[in-house]
Amino acid sequence: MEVHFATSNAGKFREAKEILGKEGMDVRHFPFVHNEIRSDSLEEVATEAVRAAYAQVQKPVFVEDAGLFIHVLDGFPGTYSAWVQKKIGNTGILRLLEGVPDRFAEFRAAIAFTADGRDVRTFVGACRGAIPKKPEGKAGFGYDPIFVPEGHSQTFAQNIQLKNKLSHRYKSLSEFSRYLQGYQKGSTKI
Ligand code: ITT
Repeated sequence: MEVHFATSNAGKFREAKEILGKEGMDVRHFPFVHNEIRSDSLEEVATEAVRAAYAQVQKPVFVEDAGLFIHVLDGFPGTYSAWVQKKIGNTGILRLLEGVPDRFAEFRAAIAFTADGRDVRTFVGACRGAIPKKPEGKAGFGYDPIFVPEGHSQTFAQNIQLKNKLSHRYKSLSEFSRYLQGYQKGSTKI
């Protein structure tokens, strides 16, 4: 089944293609730059964005809104992760956490899919972990060098194979893929 992924982020597209490709999905990149609405809810942001994407592509399409939620910072940068990454980057985040013992953080992703531009389904995934004292690794993108998933000692940027097996993106895409398989067989209605 062919489905378009509307995103401006090449890193996200690469991961989605790899993960959904293994499940037999043909993921096409729809380069999409969109001014997201302001909301603390990833699902709300993604739902609005997918309607805008459908208006352009006019084919079954999904978007994904993701972010890093740092516990001691009350979930910051959360839905503002892209902007914060551009403004202060990983160095800025590490500076905010200097001397702070609570390093707990969670990556979250919300996928929104529509086949007709009206009905929208969302799929969410999360991955718990911690922010190390310094960045490690070169793979991946964004906050990957400063995120160590729970139960592991390497950052996502040091072990991208591990990332693709347990990340927030992997989890939301897996749910989405199960849904698409039902949709294709005609057993799922949106
Ligand atoms: P879109 O065009 O798809 O919206 P974007 O980069 O603006 O691309 P988001 O609004 O979802 O995407 O922003 C999420 C930001 O959070 C993203 O730019 C990264 O900095 C960061 N991020 C999201 N997923 C990540 C991941 O798996 N690893 C590292 N950083 C991630």
